[in-house]
Amino acid sequence: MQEELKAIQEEALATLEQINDMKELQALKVAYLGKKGSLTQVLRGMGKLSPEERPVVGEIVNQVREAITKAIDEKSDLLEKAALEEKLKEESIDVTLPGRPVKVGGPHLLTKVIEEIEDLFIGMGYEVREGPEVETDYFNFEALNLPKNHPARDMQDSFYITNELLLRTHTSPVQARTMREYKGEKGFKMICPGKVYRRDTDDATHSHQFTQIEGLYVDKDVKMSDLKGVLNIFAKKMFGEDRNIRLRPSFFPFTEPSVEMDISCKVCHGEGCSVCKGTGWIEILGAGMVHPNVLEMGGYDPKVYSGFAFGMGPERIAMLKYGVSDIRQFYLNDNRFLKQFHQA
Ligand code: 2U9
Repeated sequence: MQEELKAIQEEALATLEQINDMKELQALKVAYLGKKGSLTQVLRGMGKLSPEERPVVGEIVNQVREAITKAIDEKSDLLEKAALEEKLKEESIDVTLPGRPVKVGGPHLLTKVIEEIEDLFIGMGYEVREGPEVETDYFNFEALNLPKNHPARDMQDSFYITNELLLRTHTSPVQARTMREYKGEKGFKMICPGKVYRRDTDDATHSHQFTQIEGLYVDKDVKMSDLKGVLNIFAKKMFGEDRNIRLRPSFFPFTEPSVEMDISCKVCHGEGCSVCKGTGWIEILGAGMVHPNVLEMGGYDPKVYSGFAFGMGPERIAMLKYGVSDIRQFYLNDNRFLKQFHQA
């Protein structure tokens, strides 16, 4: 029996040497030390031994069990350590690797230009106002001296919703609404940026939806020279101190007299080149003295109050300032275009 026990121990330790994972180790434990294991089988046979032999063999059984248990525990520790090391190797992080760059967005070029123009006029005491994009026929046309049969009210040119409602064709109704709010009681200066809509076929210089910024200054004794002074400051701040302006006579139903403002060409400084098509000047905006009819419909007495107004297209300003050749770029959402105007 002693021989048998020795053989069990040797066999167990030899098998243990070959084991490389926890599952096999567990199976070995059961095979030798479990209820049906080899060692237990031997113990069962102890009944046949003489009373003298029993304690001797019992002692040996304990030694063998201890030896196998110790060897299994040591192997278990070894396997656990190896598994942990493997896991740490797999999960290791190289903190010296460079991080993935985060893509940073920025305001749309048009937003930047609109905000730049807003800041400029806020600095001259103008308030910024907004109004509805779905407008009544009255505020979009009637209040601006565009009576029912006026050609600019052609159904072909505007997006009508009903007979009385349309998508505003300019931001001028915001000014007409502001005059009503001030009730003809005091002067004010305001600008109104926003989207406008015209029935147009989109091409490099036309878009059925675009933006406008219009301004209005109403007070006692507002003169054409005030208009010219403000426009001159605007042009120089927006395009550079070396640029000059000129006013040409024009026509708008809501202003009288009406003008168009040009700035001197930055390439040829007025000499004439391909950029300004040989004229030396580039058209920037329209303006004029508010028509007495418009003042009156806004609730202001044209004998006491006068005003000037101007209107411009931020797309055109942005195209001239940043060299954009196609208005559709503003609305295509092509990031290759947009990202050129993001700050570093
Ligand atoms: C009120 C009184 C007067 C607004 C004005 C213009 C001249 C003008 C267009 C130029 C090209 C805008 O970008 S554009 O389409 N506008 O030239 N706008 S005076 O005059 C007003 C507006 C409202 C109550």
